[in-house]
Amino acid sequence: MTHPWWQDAVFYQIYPRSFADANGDGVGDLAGIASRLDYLAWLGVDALWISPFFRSPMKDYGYDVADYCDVDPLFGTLADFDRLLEAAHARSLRVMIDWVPAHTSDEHPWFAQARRGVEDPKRHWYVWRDAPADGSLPNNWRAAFLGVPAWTLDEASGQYYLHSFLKEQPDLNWTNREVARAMHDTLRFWLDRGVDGFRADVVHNIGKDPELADHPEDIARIPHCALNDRPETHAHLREIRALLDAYPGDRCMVGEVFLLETAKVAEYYGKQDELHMSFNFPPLFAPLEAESWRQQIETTLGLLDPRGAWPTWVLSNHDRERHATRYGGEARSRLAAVLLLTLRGTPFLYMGEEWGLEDADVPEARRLDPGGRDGCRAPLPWDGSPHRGWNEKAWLPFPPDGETRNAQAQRADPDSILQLYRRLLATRRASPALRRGALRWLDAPANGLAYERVEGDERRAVVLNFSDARVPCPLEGAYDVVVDTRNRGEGGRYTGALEPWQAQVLRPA
Ligand code: TEU
Repeated sequence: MTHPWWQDAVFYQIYPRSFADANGDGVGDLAGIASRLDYLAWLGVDALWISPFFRSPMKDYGYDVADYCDVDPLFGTLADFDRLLEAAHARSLRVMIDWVPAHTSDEHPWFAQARRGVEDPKRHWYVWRDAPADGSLPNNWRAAFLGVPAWTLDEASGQYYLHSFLKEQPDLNWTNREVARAMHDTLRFWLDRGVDGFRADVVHNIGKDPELADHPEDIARIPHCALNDRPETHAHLREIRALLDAYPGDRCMVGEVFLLETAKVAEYYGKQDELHMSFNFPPLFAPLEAESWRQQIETTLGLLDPRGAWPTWVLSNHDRERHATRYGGEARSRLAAVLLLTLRGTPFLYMGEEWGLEDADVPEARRLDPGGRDGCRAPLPWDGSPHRGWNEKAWLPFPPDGETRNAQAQRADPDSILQLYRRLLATRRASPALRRGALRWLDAPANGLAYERVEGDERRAVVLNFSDARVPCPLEGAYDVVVDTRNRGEGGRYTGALEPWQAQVLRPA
């Protein structure tokens, strides 16, 4: 049995504005990422997902793309990208880039042309509807972020255009074959340059109801993009999958399917002929409680495994409050790290979570994002100096406690959460059972979880205490501790009890 690299990999998401700044303008860039590859290789991740760095007016900080095939000058040049890719590959780090297929920027030349009038050949690259005579909107769909209608009137033509996000992000019309072909070409552009794959932004939103029917009134206040679930999308995904699979080297697409039911997410794997992987957000929204996670794990594996679909796990990204902030405190973040890195499926880390970073407290006057997501997008503190390793005032304030909670200080401390992540990553990499073994539940106390991962005759057990109390968690047979959230127990025999919020990875003795 061979396993594609992306099933064995741990991914690390880089939000390039805030990762590392090589040119000193206060905004991170591609050369900054290249300068920190040795750190990422030392940490022990296998692949990077880099959020958008394409030409953009930055109304949605890069998720409004004005040219899919060029680097925004803020981040560098195509030559910088090629250098970064080569340097990453030289360290055995794969690179996935962020493809934004459901909408463009209103400054993309396609939209500029479409806007010229109803007769323009590019008009139907986007979704237009006449203004209803009674002055109402084409339908009741809502945009994300601002809670406004998903339609904006184009004064010149008297028609509305559809935008599932900002009005500066018009939705593409994928039923138009010219659009599908042009977007396929953007994939080929980067595949030919050597990228290992794509994270596909709100990819479930590329197919649309041709009737543009209203959503039922009781759910109509939910943004359209969280409701759109269409057969048309699956046909597009099969074409995209065939395009990727025709390239050598197991190129991969992980889709952002922002539908909040795992059963719906599962459909986007098709018969292993659509997405290679999909994000599944219900666990991200779940509280850090044993019973809730047991259900999330059972539901996810129960729905995905029978169809040969490979799960993903994610606790933080550039759209949500960081999990250290949501869960509250480092002890919980340490337990969450053990959970994330020992489940069956591909984990996605969000830059800085390995330092236990919390959201920055961004004062009103410095808030920039229309979706209110500045806190989780704060620049990474690389050291404890006043500018945290950035050589100019950075574009957003830093996360709290940067004098101590930074890369340099944590690397020097064997008991830091960073060192815990590193040990977990090394342990996972060395263990086929942890990377791809079946997951079987073991008996656990209330407020605890215990499971084993099994591949061939290799076995690893994981025990987690989701409570403020010391709990007994006896297992059958003797085990040695491989990784301990409290570090101290490693190498010794498992005692059969766990301290508050303690978690351990165990090996049969
Ligand atoms: O996000 C999609 C999305 O629907 C949400 O995560 C979004 O943040 C939420 O609906 C707001 O309340 C993706 C990207 O991850 C996000 O950064 C982009 O802004 C968005 O698509 C548009 O491209």
